[in-house]
Amino acid sequence: MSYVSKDSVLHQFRDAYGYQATGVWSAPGRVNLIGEHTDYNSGLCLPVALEQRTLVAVALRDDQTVRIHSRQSDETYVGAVGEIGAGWAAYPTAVLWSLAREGMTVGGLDLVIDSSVPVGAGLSSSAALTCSVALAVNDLRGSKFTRDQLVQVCIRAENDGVGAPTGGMDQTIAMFAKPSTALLLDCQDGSIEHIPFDLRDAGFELLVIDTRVKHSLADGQYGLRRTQCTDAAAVLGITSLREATAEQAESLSDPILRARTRHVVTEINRTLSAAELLRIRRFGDIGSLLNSSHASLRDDFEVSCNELDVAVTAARLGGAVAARMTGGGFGGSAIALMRAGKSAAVTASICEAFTARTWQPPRFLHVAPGGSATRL
Ligand code: GAF
Repeated sequence: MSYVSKDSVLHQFRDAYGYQATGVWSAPGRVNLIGEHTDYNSGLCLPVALEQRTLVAVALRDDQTVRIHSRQSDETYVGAVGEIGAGWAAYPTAVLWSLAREGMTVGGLDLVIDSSVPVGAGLSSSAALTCSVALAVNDLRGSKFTRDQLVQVCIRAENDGVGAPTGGMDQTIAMFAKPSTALLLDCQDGSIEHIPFDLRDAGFELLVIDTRVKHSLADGQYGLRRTQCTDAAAVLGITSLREATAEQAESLSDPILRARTRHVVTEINRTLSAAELLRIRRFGDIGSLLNSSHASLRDDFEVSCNELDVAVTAARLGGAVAARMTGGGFGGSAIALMRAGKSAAVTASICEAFTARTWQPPRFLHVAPGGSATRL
């Protein structure tokens, strides 16, 4: 995996616009250890920031023009403040729109984006982008907003500006991650706890398996899951599925709503248990929770897919302590937890399983929990 340096983004800025950027900001991608599809149910999740980050080089302009160059797509967007672009440009322009909606005088700017967070891999490349842009503009405009407020600005940018109905997990970890920790996020009251997650010291490795597939079925499925959860809560007469009990889940007559609720209730409990085990550094013991999480996402929440299931099974056969899909699902990535030294056998097992099915081999990333959005 190649990393993007501050110098290279500064060079790209000079090449694109012919003058020097004022500064460079960056924000991380993430993997979620456990607590999947719980954030929009006021539940708990336990993400970890990646070392892979998105960098933006920025300079303010004294007019209302916005120019944004993306190294990944090799395209330059040109528009005015308040307009929301299309494709990749929707994300940074929606942040400017969202900041303006919260009362910031955003003004024009020139911006260059480069990233080592794989796009479309379920590793939150979008929050890495929105959070780096939000922090940059906030810093350059006199730090009007706190990080908590910037998280909300970025959620609204994605939900209302881009039209992607994500929860708040990805934006929160991007803004609040600390190196060598996992972040326990309680989406009911917004509280966070940094739990030490020094894998290497504990003799473990965490591997991300990017299947490199994204099923088009995913379009609309995330929003549908959100609606089903809201519907289930309404039937139960509660504000969110965070308040549901196992008994209430089983009482639902609609089999789909029953299964969705069962996932959310059991996943929140698994996340609490995993956090307790991490606090006492029993990393290996979270394995059965991760495995159960995958089964629940596959069978009850129905957001897994063939490639993720094959990756998870092959990782376990190759010697991983546990494996599960991570992120929204329908493709994207899985994670595998293993004892240090096992990764060659695990990756070989997964590659063999993919090759046997004539699928292109996955991409692998080793997780070293990184830090939050920052000015470099
Ligand atoms: C995506 C969303 F953006 C998150 O908010 C979260 O819901 C996740 O899917 C599933 O846990 O990454």
